[in-house]
Amino acid sequence: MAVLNVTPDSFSDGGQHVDLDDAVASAKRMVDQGADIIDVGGESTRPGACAVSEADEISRVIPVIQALSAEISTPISIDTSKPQVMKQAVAAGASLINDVNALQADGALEMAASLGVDVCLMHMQGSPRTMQKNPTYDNVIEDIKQFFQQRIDACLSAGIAKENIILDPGFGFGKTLKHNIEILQRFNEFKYFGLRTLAGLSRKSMIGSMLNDRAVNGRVTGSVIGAIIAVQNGANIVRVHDVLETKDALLVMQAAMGEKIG
Ligand code: PT1
Repeated sequence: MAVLNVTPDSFSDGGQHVDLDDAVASAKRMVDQGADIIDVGGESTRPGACAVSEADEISRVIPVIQALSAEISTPISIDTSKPQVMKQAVAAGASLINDVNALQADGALEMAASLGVDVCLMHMQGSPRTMQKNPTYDNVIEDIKQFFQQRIDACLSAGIAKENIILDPGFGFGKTLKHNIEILQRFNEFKYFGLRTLAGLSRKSMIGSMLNDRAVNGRVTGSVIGAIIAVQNGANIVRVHDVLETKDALLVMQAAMGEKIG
């Protein structure tokens, strides 16, 4: 899964503008590099980020999804927590709802059920603005599994098909480095539910911390190794920025390990 951020580019004009041609060109490049899903997001959810209005999010992501679905056949996912964004994104051609809020917003469960597409349920403690203040768990793996169970039950009750559900423990979303490492080491335990799993650790601060506080642009190799470990430990989908590098690593691992992965 390749990350396509369509948040306004503060370098080019500092404003609300998202360049459609740029977005389509990067998506096409990532498809050429081997991406199987393009994840379109119009609201940053990294630590400290502020919320974006529904109207702004729609005006950023919908034209991009429309343009992409006209030009590529690769599945498109919409990274959103807002029901109206989900609805318009699926109408524009998205086939996966990637919700860091696990369909807990008002009306989100019902919307996802009525759209009938795949949904990724991510675990987060708190909200992006404050989640890294003081993350605490009794037992991080058990707490996340309990959350998954509760959200799966809610999805099934709302009429979402079990096989449409993907689970993501949410690296960096209300977790210390120690929590993130335990999640990576014990990723296999999330296979308990018999559902597909997703891991997103690309360029995150957990990788920076493991590399002596390396800046974001120096985290490619660390992120690739992180993705490899996640897949070795059972992740079915990895959400990444560096498609070519990650794909190379996965191809070599798959060629060498064959069935012995996951
Ligand atoms: C993710 C994810 C996501 N991450 C899914 N969707 C982000 N399903 C956005 C940091 O610690 O892992 N899974 N959508 C990006 N969020 C973050 C969080 C970015 C933490 C950076 C950090 O640096």
